Amino acid sequence: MVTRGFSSGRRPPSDTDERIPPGQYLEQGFPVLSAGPTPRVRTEDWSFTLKHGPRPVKKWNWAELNALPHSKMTRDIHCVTAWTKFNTPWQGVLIDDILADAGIEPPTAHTLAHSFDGYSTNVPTKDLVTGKAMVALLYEGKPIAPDHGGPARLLVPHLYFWKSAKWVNGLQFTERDEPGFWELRGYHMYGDPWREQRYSGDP
Ligand SMILES: Nc1nc2c(c(=O)[nH]1)N[C@H]1C(S)=C(S)[C@@H](COP(=O)(O)O)O[C@H]1N2
Ligand SMILES: [Mo]
Repeated sequence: MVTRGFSSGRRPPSDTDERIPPGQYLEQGFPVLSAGPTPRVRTEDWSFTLKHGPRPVKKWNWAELNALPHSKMTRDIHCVTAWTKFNTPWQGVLIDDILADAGIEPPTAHTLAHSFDGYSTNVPTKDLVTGKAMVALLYEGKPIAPDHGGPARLLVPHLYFWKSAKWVNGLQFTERDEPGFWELRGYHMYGDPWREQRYSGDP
């Protein structure tokens, strides 16, 4: 009989270690990180606008966006302040389904996400489609708490979490890669946690 034992007290390389990007630590809680005060956005006042440059392409109110197909994403998230949280469970509407409802193919390679608090962040269009990102509406099956971006936030879990705009109110396709709030303040234009792209000088 063949035994594949890890004798002499050695443990197999843990799955946990492999899921933590360089320079990150594992966080059990869910820290709140916001550049300013939490805006209180009532769902009656909520809307989401898709724009191509300055031109609005389509706008949804809360009921209209909620009527689109819902998807679930359970993902590890990585904040540039060095915490990583495993298995965060979200539900919402994939950007693919928003584009399908608008009846458009992405017109440019660059996108800026915009929020009710004036925040913005840039994400390459290809990082928002093919199931990679959503407008999240629920966290752990419940409405997202205002501090975490409720009623709705962008979720782009494979990039540092500052790319996941809270209180999101639209996506704007831009001709050039335009820096958003943190990117204008020295953070990386892309923000891949596995390549440790924290600041603008990082490769
Ligand atoms: N609109 C908006 N979105 C935002 C922020 C913000 O200040 N305003 N902070 C970003 C940063 S730096 C991080 S790390 C995450 C934090 O999300 P959390 O507070 O739910 O942990 O939201 C991102 N999205
Ligand atoms: Mo952050």
